[in-house]
Amino acid sequence: MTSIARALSCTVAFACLFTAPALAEEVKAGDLVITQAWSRATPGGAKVGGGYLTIQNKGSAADRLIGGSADVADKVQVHEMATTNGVMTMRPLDKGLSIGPGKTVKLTPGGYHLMLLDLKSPLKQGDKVPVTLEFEKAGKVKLSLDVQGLGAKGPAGAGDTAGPKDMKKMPGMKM
Ligand SMILES: [Cu+2]
Repeated sequence: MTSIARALSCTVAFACLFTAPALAEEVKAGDLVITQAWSRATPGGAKVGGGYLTIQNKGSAADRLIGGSADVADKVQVHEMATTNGVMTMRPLDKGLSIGPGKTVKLTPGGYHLMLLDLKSPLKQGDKVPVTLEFEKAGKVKLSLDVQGLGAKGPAGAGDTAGPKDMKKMPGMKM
């Protein structure tokens, strides 16, 4: 497919997905409520991007975020940050991320996060990136990541400088 055709098909998919108001998007799937899905702009040439969101489990049984997919990336994985010998690294969660009954789990730049691998195009501030998450019980859930500025720390522009937890500076990151 040519890049123009791809851009066009993206635009069409985009238009279909976002007929609902996009601000303060709240996505419900079974007992799960997902809010504040956001990402950060990526510098040109970057091959990876992050995805951050809040997942609330209102049910009486645990569910598990096991993976996802996105048109913009080859793969979407669920990662965690861990400090080993003073060095912060990230690794994929092989068994996914459990969300206990009544619990709220936040995916943030310094903790659990979605990793978009092999980006086909950079994420730009202001974009809404469609992502499909996959949960063990709730199944596939579509949502969009609101792309914030390069060093954003939160969904609402809660800071625009890159902190020590910024992924680009992580020594343990191998891509
Ligand atoms: Cu990661």
